[in-house]
Amino acid sequence: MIQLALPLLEGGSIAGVGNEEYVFKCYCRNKLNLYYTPGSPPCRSVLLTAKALGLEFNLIFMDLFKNDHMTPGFVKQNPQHTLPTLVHDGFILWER
Ligand SMILES: N[C@@H](CCC(=O)N[C@@H](CS)C(=O)NCC(=O)O)C(=O)O
Repeated sequence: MIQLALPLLEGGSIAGVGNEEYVFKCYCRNKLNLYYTPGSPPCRSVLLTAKALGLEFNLIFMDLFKNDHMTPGFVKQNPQHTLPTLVHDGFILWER
């Protein structure tokens, strides 16, 4: 959560507010794109956390059995080709 807020803080538009929740909600006023697959525990963790925070995603279903995560376009965004992957306004986040 804090990592997602950092680009806005560094951009300086509301730096110094000192309220991470406020900053996070401002930064996420546009929906985040979540590349996910339903049976994945890490994806479910992200979905549960988002529900608790009241966040909405554009959910982009990825079928691992069809190698959706191995397409050149997706691997360019996440060279580790893992799910979940969050994409928002050029900011891309995944966990190693
Ligand atoms: N530590 C990562 C692990 C993510 C991960 O391994 N996801 C699996 C699905 S549960 C995946 O994307 N596997 C496809 C691959 O590694 O190519 C996280 O928690 O996000």
